[in-house]
Amino acid sequence: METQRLRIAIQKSGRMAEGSNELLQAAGLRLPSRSKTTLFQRARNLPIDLLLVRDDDIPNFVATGVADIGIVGENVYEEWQLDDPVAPITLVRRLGFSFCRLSLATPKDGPLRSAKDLEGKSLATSYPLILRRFFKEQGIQADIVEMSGSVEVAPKLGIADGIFDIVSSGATLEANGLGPIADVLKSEALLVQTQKPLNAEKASILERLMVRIESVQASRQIKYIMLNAPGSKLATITDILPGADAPTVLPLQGKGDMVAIHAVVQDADLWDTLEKLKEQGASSILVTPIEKMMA
Ligand code: PRT
Ligand code: ZN
Repeated sequence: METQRLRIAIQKSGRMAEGSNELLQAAGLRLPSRSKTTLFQRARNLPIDLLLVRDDDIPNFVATGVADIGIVGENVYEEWQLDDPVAPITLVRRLGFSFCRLSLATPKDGPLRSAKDLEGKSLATSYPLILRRFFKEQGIQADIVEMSGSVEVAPKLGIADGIFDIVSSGATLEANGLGPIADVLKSEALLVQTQKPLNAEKASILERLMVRIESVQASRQIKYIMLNAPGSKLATITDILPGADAPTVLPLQGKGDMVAIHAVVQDADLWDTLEKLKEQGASSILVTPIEKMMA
């Protein structure tokens, strides 16, 4: 029998393509080079194939089993789940990239300043079902004008009073004289899976991939820190290092009381930590990324 290969649908090009590709490569997939017309990539070192498609097609491919798993934006996933899908798909894991939000926005100098002000107004969006759910939850009656793109021009053209769209930096809203009035959904890249049970071979490939993805994600949140410090300050310094409960401590030859301290630390606010370390007499501080980590 032919060996089973796990099929992953990812965005071919666009705002999720690079993050998806980077994650899979960090998880160890060696992929052949691709051109603009490549739709299918066969990993060289693992029984995994990639389908390179438009992001909007990913939920459908996963639901129907054309792909076993997929990487898709939470905005697309939510809208799909609300659209009475042929078969539902399951959220397996949040992937921590392609962050954005679905927000209500209105003309900056206009009278519509909160969601409640939208009663009886009209909103243009490519996400009509998520917006309808929000209005229902809030008890607001408003018209929804569905548009497939360029939603941000709708108020200027008199198509709608406001919009409901993806916002990242806010520059697109700004350029169109709009400002956000409420965030409705926070979105990031999600790993999704078909609800059809995978056969044993595919399930075991997926399990291996998940361990690797978890390890990549964990290592992205931590750093390896090395520094020299007076041995008398060891306890204080260990307290300052975020998440380092058992640092490695090495004597420094010919430097009296000085020791070298090595530890794995949480990445958040490392600059503040470095300042505090200096205050305690730490020197020669080095911080390096950790490429892989497995507990
Ligand atoms: O061709 P294909 O159909 O595959 O791609 P697409 O054009 O439909 O989607 P794409 O590549 O634009 O986005 C893919 C996914 O990336 C989205 O579904 C979101 O989950 C996520 N994402 C993250 C974003 C943004 N950030 C984003 N900024 N999707 C769209 N935008 C738009 C936003 O609507 C605005 O018009 O980018 C513009 C710039 O945003 P600002 O706020 O930074 O100005
Ligand atoms: Zn799309």
